[in-house]
Amino acid sequence: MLNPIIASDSSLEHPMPITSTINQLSAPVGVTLQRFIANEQRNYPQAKGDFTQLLADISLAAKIINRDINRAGLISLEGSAGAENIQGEDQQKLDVIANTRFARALRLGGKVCCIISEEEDELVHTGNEQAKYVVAIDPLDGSSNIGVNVSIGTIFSIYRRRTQRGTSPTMEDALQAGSQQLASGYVLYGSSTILVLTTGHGVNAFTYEPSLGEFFLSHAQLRFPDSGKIYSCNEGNFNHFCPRIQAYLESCRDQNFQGRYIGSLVADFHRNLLKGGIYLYPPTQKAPQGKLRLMYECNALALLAEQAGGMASDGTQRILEIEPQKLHQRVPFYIGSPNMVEDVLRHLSN
Ligand code: AHM
Ligand code: MG
Repeated sequence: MLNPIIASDSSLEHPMPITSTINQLSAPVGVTLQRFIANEQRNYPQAKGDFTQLLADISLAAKIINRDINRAGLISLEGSAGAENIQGEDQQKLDVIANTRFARALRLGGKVCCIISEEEDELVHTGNEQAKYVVAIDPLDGSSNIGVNVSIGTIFSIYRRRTQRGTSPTMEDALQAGSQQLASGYVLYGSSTILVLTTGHGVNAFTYEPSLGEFFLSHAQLRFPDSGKIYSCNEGNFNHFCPRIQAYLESCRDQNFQGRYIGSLVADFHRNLLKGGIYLYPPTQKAPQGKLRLMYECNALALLAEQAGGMASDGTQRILEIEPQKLHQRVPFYIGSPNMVEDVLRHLSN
């Protein structure tokens, strides 16, 4: 056995015995995202690796965007791109860059036949007509936080195409209910960068190790706490909410819940997933369908929520059951710990 030699750095308040450092070094190398997906693929002997390749393409684009975000202030990537998207929102330079990065990764990867993107008015055809997957994506969510060093994210959903391979994809491939998702996830560019993923067998999170350029499994089988004390809502809209939502928010205050609202959906969702809480974006007088988009914001998070034991509703039905009518459709959104979502639904049905 090694003598417990104490590290000699006098600046360490509690010097670390070298044996413990050596033990850490000999611990097994963590599970990379790539290895995790490859292991999952073994459960499907008929799988040809296309899905694995697609997830690798998404994680590569996320790494590149992560680098862009970290350098944004240094290489003039902050600020408006000088254009609006189809929803009349001011596009930020990083919105446009992230959209381009993902489109390129998915096109060159060859596994995706079409893309629904927050930043594109129409369905994007990749030209990969043999490809069997469809991706819906919000390349950079939380745009208003881009220039102020607050967390932002990427949200994605993966579907199997419905039309024949070898033909041009159609709206039939794009407009699928969330229950048809094969996988969904998000990347949160926060104090660390984390990719949270479900392929329909629970929710796992992978933290990015920048010096190695790899995502490592850091949170296995995440579960929403049944309840919590955090509510996330833009209460600046309070006067424009219906009386039932106003009563619900008042009940949150009466119970001394903590109000926590970052204004980046992915970051608010992630915190609530870990700590227990609810995120809500109800309809307002100005936006009777709420603000958030079904195809590339709500569906992906709804699948993750349900896979983690949480709930996601538009106030009347499960988000995953909504049959989409258009690419940029908006829906009211209530998502989080099951008891808290049930409580808001009770208020809505009173
Ligand atoms: P974006 O896709 O343009 O960034 O909009 C979506 C964002 C969510 O991340 C966030 O929760 C919400 O919009 C914030 O909206 P508001 O500023 O109205 O509170
Ligand atoms: Mg968005």
